[in-house]
Amino acid sequence: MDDTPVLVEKRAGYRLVTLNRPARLNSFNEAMHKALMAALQDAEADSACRALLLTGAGRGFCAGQDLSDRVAGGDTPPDLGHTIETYYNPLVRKLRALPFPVVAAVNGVAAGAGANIALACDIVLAARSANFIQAFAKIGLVPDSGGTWFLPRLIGAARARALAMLAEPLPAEKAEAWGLIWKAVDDDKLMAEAAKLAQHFASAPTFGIASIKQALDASECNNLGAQLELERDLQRQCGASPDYREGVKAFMDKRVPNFTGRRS
Ligand code: T3D
Repeated sequence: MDDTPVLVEKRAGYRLVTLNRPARLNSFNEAMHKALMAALQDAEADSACRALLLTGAGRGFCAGQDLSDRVAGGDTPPDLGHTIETYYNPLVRKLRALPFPVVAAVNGVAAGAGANIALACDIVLAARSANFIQAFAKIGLVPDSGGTWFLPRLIGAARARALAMLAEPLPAEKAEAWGLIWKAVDDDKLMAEAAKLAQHFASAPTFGIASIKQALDASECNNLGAQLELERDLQRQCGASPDYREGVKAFMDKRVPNFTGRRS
């Protein structure tokens, strides 16, 4: 099962990355962490890759940490801070910093860190049958992988607190209604819809989209003045890109633009 904990398929302009430990609902062990980070780094190094689609094999998206690696074996408790620092935090930072959009296709249950890894992606689609579970409270932990940051910002303090403290499953349709995710779609249409989005991004003005990621993330801590200045700087860079020139020209020519995704 662990021979290939992450599958990578190179598609035209984007990569499909599949968490592949289905017997454990794609929960994370070290091998899967390392393989996922390698897949993200490899995609980032490929200038032809302009989007990434992340999903899970089998009936689950990801059930967070593989708890079979955490069964108490002695008097010394595991240092969970070490795993967070070594694996989960770099993963969330990497997803947010990738210079192209990441689409999550949540094909089934997303629990614990698995739910929050999905929320760290840029656009989240979920199968109608999927659930999001902040499972941490059930085992005496705190939501990690950015959960305590994403939840209140996406759905407000009251809902964030209840989800985190009660660890109840949140069905995909409710997650959409609450603004936690972009869209719930019929199970049998999930991968086609997600692929359509990734294909769209594969021919989008990638540098501009990466700048949008940067601006929205910065807005979480900037005041309006600082954000206006950041927008000015990003717009200056985007305005010097070939895709901006092409976008304007295509508009004037009344034709579909042919974006390269390049910064310069
Ligand atoms: O430790 C650190 O480094 C700190 C970081 C922590 C990050 C975290 O993510 S902590 C939270 C860890 N995750 C959980 O607590 C979720 C545990 N799983 C569940 O609560 C349930 O499995 C689900 C609600 C996700 C799904 O329930 P259900 O009924 O659909 O499936 P199931 O029967 O429970 O699971 C199917 C199989 O997957 C089962 O194995 P079996 O009995 O068929 O051999 C189950 O044990 C396995 N599985 C599911 N989740 C995990 C897991 N095995 C190991 N670790 C898991 N997280």
